[in-house]
Amino acid sequence: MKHSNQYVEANFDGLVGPTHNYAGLSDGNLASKNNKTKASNPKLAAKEGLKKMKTLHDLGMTQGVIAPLARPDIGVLRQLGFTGDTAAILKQAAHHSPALLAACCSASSMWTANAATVSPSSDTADGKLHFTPANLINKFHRSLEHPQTGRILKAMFSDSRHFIHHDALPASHYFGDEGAANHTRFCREYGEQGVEFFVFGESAFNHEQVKPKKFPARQTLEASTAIARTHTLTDNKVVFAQQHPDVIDAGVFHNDVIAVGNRDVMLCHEQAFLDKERVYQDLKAAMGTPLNIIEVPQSAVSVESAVNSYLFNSQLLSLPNGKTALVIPRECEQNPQVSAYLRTLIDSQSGIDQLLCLDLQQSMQNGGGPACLRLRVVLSPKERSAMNQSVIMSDELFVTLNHWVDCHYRDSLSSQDLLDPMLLTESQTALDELTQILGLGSVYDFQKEG
Ligand code: SUG
Repeated sequence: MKHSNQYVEANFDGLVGPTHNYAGLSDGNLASKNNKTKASNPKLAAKEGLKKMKTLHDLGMTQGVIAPLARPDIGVLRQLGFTGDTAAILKQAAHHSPALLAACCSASSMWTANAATVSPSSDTADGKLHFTPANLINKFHRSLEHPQTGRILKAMFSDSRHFIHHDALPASHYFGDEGAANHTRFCREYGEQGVEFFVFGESAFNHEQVKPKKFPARQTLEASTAIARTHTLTDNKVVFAQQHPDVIDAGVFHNDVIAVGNRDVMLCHEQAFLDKERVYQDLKAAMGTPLNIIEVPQSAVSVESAVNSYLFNSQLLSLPNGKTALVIPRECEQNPQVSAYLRTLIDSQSGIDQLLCLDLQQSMQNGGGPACLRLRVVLSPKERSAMNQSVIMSDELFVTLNHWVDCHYRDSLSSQDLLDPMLLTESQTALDELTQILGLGSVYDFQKEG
């Protein structure tokens, strides 16, 4: 017999890597563009992230850590024809194209909502938990992530009796996949079969369909339907919806910038979806039990305010005490429209009981809020004990990782610093030590990648 109420939703946050920087690499992501060339603070970024993880752990949530990727990616620079020792490769790449060097140095894997799409065993026909690393084909710097991400996920969830790891989808625009940032799951209890909700920006094979005009649609319908098939989901428990192209053009590059869901609650902007009435109806029909859709009108919060504050990139959490919390970034408090809306939301008792505000400025300046930084994995008690226990946040791990950051991270990084071969050495030393701390084995191939 399944004990559906003993399943937990664990959040796995990306640990910010030592090369965190602002390079303006993401067309369509306004924060990334606006902060290009600003000096970053990798140490502060990593500490903000760790504090977020510790806050959730202290609330009694199951919280895990996903290791950063090895950067700069020297292996890719070699593949692109740069030769010689590391210093020579970095110098040639910088001379040829600073943007290319920055792409190979990006710490973008910190946004683990883009690491993979995850379907819990309660939704799949084979009763296993499925992972598909996202190919992130729309942005060069992100397209480099999935081979290492896949290895790290396998090192965290290695027991093949419970966990299935798929390859990323074909590396083509037709199958552009951005992972869990465009995927939400609704259910009554985590262990019951849920409704998996896939949101796409365009259909690659259907040229008649409306598309955004200014910025790219990163996720295709074709990618989403492929994942629903390989994850062995039940047809009437899957809903596909098109993101409104106008909001993509307004800077909503992933659906998690305009909507968030958890269990039987969805908080979304009224302009999130193209055919919203049909989408709401489909979701309710697939659920079969009540779904609480909290729709935020444009008159209360404009799309512009939503993009600036990242209101919808909050985490919606079912706390162990039975309350529902919304984990918001500090920027929501600083936006008058959004803070006024949040006061009425809590007062109206519409299904969200409390707010929790976090400082994540280093990540936010690259367009990554609380929800971007985490990958949700619903786990049964057996799956929870079968996974790698060393990646689960605890009071001890928090202290260890803060100390590790203090030892290895710089507190300032500019585009010029990316040329420094010492940065590569520092990163490799840090990640080598991290694999011991997190019990990951040899997930990094420094020979090839760095
Ligand atoms: O893919 N930013 C990331 C932000 C990802 C946010 N994730 C979610 N919404 N789930 C991106 O655009 C910026 C890197 C730079 O410009 O240096 C960047 O990759």
